[in-house]
Amino acid sequence: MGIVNEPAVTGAAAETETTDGFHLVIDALKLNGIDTIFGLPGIPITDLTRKAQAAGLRVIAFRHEQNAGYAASIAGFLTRKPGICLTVSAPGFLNGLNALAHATVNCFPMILISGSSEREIVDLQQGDYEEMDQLAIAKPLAKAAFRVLHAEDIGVGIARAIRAAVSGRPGGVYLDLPAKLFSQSMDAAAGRDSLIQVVDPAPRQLPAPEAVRRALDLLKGAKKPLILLGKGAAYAQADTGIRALVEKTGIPYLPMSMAKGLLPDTHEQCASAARSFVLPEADVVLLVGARLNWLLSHGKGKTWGGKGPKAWGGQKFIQVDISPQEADSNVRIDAPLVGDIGSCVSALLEGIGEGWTKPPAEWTAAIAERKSKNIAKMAETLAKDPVPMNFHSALGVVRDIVKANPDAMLVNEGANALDFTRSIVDMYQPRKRIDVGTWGIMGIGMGYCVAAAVTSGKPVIAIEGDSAFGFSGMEVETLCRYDLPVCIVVLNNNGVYKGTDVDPTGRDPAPTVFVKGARYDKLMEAFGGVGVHVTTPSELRAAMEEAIRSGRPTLINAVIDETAGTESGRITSLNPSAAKKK
Ligand code: ADP
Ligand code: TPW
Repeated sequence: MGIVNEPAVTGAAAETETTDGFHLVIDALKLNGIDTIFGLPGIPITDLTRKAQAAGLRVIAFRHEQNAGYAASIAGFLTRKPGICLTVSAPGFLNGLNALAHATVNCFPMILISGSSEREIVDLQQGDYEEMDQLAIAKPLAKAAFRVLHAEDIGVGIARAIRAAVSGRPGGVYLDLPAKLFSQSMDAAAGRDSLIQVVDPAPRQLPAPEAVRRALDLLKGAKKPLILLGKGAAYAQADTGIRALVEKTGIPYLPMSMAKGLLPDTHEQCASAARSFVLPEADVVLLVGARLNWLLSHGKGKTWGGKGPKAWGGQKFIQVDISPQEADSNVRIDAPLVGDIGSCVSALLEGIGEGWTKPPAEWTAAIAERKSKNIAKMAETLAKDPVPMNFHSALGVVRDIVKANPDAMLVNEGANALDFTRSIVDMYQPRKRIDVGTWGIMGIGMGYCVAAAVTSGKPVIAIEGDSAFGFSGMEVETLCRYDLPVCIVVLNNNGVYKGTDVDPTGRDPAPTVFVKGARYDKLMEAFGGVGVHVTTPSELRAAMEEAIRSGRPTLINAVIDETAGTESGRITSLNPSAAKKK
């Protein structure tokens, strides 16, 4: 460590040496098990990226901070360690901010570390290079925000950021590091002493026994119980307990998008193919790490069997969540179970004991009947081979490829490209499917691909709408630079939702359409990756198989019928223009 004999291995300093802000930041991260930084260099953090790399940290440099930020956020979800995104001041910080907000909204642990300009000048608004009061701007979008002004406080600053990101309900944390901090020097031994290795950063939170009893009493009395697994359940990494709970109770379950694969989607208790039947019919619903937000129609209305758009459907809810404030946010929660999912699931399992009666056969049989009808209908659709290819015939191929490679990561964004993939492509293992999340944002694609490849070491398949891909498409260079085993399939229907809109005045292209017949595959070729242009399912299959076999960065431009999509995919009801057209 230290500036005397740089670039010596950090941590091996003699007592007389000094250290500086750069090294203290790096040492504090390493001390806490952080091994990867996603970011983009520039003043004042260029040297931090160099020194971090020299010190053995993996530094993944992107072409745009937003993508680095999304990578950090999903790395946090996948690893339960805060994903680190490092940016320069003002514009770089703002580019990273989107991902910080995304991490907070999705409950992913992430730390956005941004260099900043001189405090004294910023506060007097004297016009410093890239001047901005970043801390104030980050605060409302982050779970917590801190600034470190003195080298001796770096240890505390990083410890606080880590705790804030991963404890309780995880979220995005902002850490402001002014340029001057990095060059501050201090005695190396004192510097070492100032660092904190965080003990038990995400402490278990045991549920109260009476809350467990209340939940079990409700569940036991149910005639049509349902378990709903959300991405909090996937994040918790309590996979064995969750599976045991589902199987021991015999209760049908529905996985939210990123909880798919916690149990294989082909599990006999999986009710995904009967979703619109089970939600309104269920009498007691056990929510595990899933919020009753818009993705679940706020727990009311027609989706849940309510008579009007906002009417209660009559269900009783049990909600397992680490946040004590989550219950009652949309409808009454009859049995809130506050604690970490691992502990709550263990407590429920223990309480269930041996004498558990499985749900009535009428309920499970009715679900099985709906399921088999819907699955047969889907099989029929997937078997068709229309010309040109449509979402279904392309995704039938993806479904087979994922089945044959169940440990591959699946990244997914778009509108139709998202909705159809979610319902057609079965997942078999936990935390393999990562997508647009709570906000339904476009742009997570390539950042997620990089992070998924780097953190999992497994092949990555990205199913992208052509519009969605465009938000982060330049990062194909990053995929090539790090030679990551990522196979991108762009479902190319020439536009947002579809490619058939026209400007009624005849002057310009319609706002939703792109250049016809665009060759996204050439973009990958530009950087030395593999580009493939396909128009049929069999070509798509061959290209995907080869991509997975070779492990080379590959972009498959899959030409889809440009009339195939619907506006806003499955959320047409939220789109005032589409709803009006109906
Ligand atoms: P989905 O979009 O899949 O429905 P949400 O993001 O709405 O899932 O919900 C995730 C929920 O999981 C959040 O309310 C969050 O507080 C909770 N959560 C996250 N991690 C844990 C954990 N380890 N234990 C308990 N609850 C958790
Ligand atoms: C950051 C609005 C939702 S879906 C979508 C947009 C622009 C693209 C749909 O077209 P795509 O998929 O990707 O080609 P497909 O299969 O339907 O043809 N900006 C942000 N987030 C969102 N959600 C939007 C805009 C949107």
